[in-house]
Amino acid sequence: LENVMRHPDFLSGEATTFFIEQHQRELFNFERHGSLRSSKLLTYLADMVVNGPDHPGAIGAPPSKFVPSPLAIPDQLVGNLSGPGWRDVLQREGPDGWAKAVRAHKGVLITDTTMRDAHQSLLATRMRTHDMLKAAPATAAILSQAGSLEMWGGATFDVSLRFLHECPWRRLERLRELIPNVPFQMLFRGANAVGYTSYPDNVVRAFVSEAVRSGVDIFRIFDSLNYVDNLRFGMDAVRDAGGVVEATLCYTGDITNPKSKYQLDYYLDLAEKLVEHGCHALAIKDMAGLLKPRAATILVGALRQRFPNTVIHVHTHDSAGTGVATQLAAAAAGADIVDCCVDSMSGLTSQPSMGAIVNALHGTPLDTGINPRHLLPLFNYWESTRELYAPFESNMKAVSSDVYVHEMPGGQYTNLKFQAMSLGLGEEWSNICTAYASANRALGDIVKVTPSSKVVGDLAQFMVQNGLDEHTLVERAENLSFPSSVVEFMQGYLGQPSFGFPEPLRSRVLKGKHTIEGRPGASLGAMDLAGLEYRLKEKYGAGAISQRDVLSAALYPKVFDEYMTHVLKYSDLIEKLPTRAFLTPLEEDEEVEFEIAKGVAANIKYKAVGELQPNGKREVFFEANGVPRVVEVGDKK
Ligand code: BTN
Ligand code: 3PY
Ligand code: ZN
Repeated sequence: LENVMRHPDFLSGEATTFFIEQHQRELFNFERHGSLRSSKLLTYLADMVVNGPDHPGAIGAPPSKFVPSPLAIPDQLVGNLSGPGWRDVLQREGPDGWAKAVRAHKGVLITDTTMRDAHQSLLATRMRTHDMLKAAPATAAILSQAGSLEMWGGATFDVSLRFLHECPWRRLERLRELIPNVPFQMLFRGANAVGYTSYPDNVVRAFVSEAVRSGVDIFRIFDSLNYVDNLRFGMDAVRDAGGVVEATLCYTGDITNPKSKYQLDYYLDLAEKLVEHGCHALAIKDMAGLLKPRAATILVGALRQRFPNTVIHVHTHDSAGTGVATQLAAAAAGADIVDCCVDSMSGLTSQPSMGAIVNALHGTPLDTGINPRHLLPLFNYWESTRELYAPFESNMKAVSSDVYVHEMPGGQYTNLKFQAMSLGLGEEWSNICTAYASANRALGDIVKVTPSSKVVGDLAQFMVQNGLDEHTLVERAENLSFPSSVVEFMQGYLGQPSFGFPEPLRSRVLKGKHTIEGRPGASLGAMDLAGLEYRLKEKYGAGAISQRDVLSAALYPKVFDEYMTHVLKYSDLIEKLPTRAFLTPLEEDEEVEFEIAKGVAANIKYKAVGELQPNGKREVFFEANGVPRVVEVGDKK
């Protein structure tokens, strides 16, 4: 399809949807060129036909062949994008002015997490850019008055490269083009950036600068142990890059229970330190859904009183079913922004429903500014799009107040459940939940969120596999070989837990290994990003590597390498495939239609697969825009 790009009509901007039909012969004459993108795309489809799909974690195929249409901008909103949104305020007034304006605003604002946390929590983070772009222009219109869209960061960066074989930076940039009016928000793991461990300071800083350049406005900066030194570093990086600093209190335990280690004072002290360090907003990040409505009233109320100039933003999960009640309580207690997501991707381990919150507050002094009557098309789009990702649904059918016992974050729940099943521990799921609670106690009752939640999850699985409870674990620790994440946590590689490390377990796990005392990043030498860029360009060609790719490689060297290998083999056109065709082999005579470039349509029909040849390969036959094509792939079965 590079010949499409090079065709004079295409270059002159004359290409239309019918362009390919008019020029099929020349466009699909691949034989003259060795490694064209379209041949690679056909190889991807052929490989799936011959060898089956390669999507770890997928169970079965999407149930229907229905392809949702791109979401149209509702008639009432066409030409009337409801005036400027909060991004205009931010661009005009800067982060400080934005904070003032949000504080002065009478209603409560919403953040829509659909494109980040909702699918991370329900669909193993597998939502593709393709399906987001189809909703983007209408989202800009329907949610024009939203406080922000959380659409980047957290696990999406890793999963996008690792499993979706697409560039996370391009997602950000393309959504930005289509949604210029609503602030974009990312979940940022502070010193851990969007990874699972501390990175050198220069990598984190370069990452944040590039994120700002590519379109992120608001950074929700958290640390998985609420470790202030890590948080301060992340806040500095964001402030210096010009982003909105939303410093985060990760909520764990229960402030309404006097026995909980984590009481109101703990959160107020932490907030004090963050506000002192200079933040535009404070987030309460209730990653597991433990913040009961009464706790929200108390915590938000106390923060509101103590920090009158700081924006308060509340995030929760609906795991136990209290999500909407918690957000309404938070709003009533003075929160400025509350997180929710489209009804059709809400509830369970995801965020509470937007429709419930918007309707509940409609016409009250806390009105969200969103017209509830405009929301339905958005909910319908995501309802049918969610169907495409059925292979990644967990079989959680109802909320479960068990979360108050295990305290597992919503984003981890589905992932850990899948991991357990693939280790043959599926039957043991309820034991794993119990073990998760024991593992947490053994580790000293720590904050559990990526990456500390992975430490607890790994230890829980380890305990189940080895038949250990929290007492035998400590007793036998000297003779056990612990998961590396547990050892690294004990060494101090994630930072310092709020209430210290557990003894004697720590010493017994460490067996004399060294420890680090302060902020882990402070003792990591700078990464040679220029050298990395040089090596990547040498390997993949100067034209193939951008500054963003260097950052992807800095954070995830192996994942980036595999991503590049995939792109070189199958091309980046697979990003354009409709999701069903991306996930499952085409059936005989099944056609797939999509746009390969603006206004350039492609139609690929799978015809047949040939006999196994002596060289171990098979020919696979297609029609590409009506032109017969054949590609050969190795049969690996
Ligand atoms: C999270 O805990 O951050 C949410 C789930 C994301 C899981 C990612 S997918 C790749 C990597 N491998 C794992 O086992 N977990 C992470
Ligand atoms: C992440 O870090 O990905 C999270 O969603 C934590 O809640
Ligand atoms: Zn969350």
